[in-house]
Amino acid sequence: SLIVSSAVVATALVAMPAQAANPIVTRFAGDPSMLVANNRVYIYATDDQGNSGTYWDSNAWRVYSSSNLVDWTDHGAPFSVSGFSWATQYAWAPSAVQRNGYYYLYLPVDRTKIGVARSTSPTGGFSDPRGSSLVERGRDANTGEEPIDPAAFVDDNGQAYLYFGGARAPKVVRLNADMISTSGGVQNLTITGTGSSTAFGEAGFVHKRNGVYYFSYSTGWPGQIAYATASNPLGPFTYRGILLDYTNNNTNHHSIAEYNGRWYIAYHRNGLPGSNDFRRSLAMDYLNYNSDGTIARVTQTSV
Ligand code: FUB
Repeated sequence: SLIVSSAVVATALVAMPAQAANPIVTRFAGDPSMLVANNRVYIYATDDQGNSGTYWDSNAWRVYSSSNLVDWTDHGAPFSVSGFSWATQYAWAPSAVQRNGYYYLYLPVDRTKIGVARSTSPTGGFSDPRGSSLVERGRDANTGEEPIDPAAFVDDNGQAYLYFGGARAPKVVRLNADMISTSGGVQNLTITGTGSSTAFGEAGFVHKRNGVYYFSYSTGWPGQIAYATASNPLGPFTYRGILLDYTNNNTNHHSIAEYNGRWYIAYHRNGLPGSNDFRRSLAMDYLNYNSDGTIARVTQTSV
């Protein structure tokens, strides 16, 4: 949860709740992808409320937003698997970015394909601008067994990338400026370092701070969120440590964003009655950097 100190409240002279609770919303959801736009934080998520409770078999995604990170609005489903004529099931971990006057959602389906949906609104009106997947196992070379868990990233120079991968195979492909096509083919992402924590499991995410590229990822099942840094978005990345420890859920999946001068991590855990590995809840906490650019271990709050 995001604890607002009384000193900050007093200085700001505004009425703010002292504390927001984790989970941040009361509907089951997982795999939060944060997007900052319109002076709000949008969170796109896998809609675990819509699954069977025995697998991640929901067919729709969910979007929430907040301006104060305390009061969250549920905007419903921005898109569902049926919006892709070429897909049948499993609406898994989304990734959202804004560019060119559009909002883009990168969406894994069928455990084997990643598609893109586009809208001029962050909360609805998304449609498939391609009519085909962006990345697909069996069609494209070097996708790995499980091309899931996309993470789109637009660099300062305009070059965009789509990171993805599960089943211990981190991948990256260049996105063209239109954000709906790729070039150059799928590359492997290299993480160098020693120890079992360097092992990539799934759920990669990229952000950039002070010219450093941070690749963070789940180490497995159960997973910690480890991170590695590089001076080039294509790597190689050097392992730096763990930024988020095991949660009380077997999967670990996060995103990182800066909002109003502070950095935040969104992730999922079991925080609602009836939770299990497939029925997760959304959490958000501060992310703190040390002066040398390393990241302090996140304090997981549950209230
Ligand atoms: O939500 C389905 C899967 O669970 C995601 O793709 C993984 O990252 C894990 O969170």
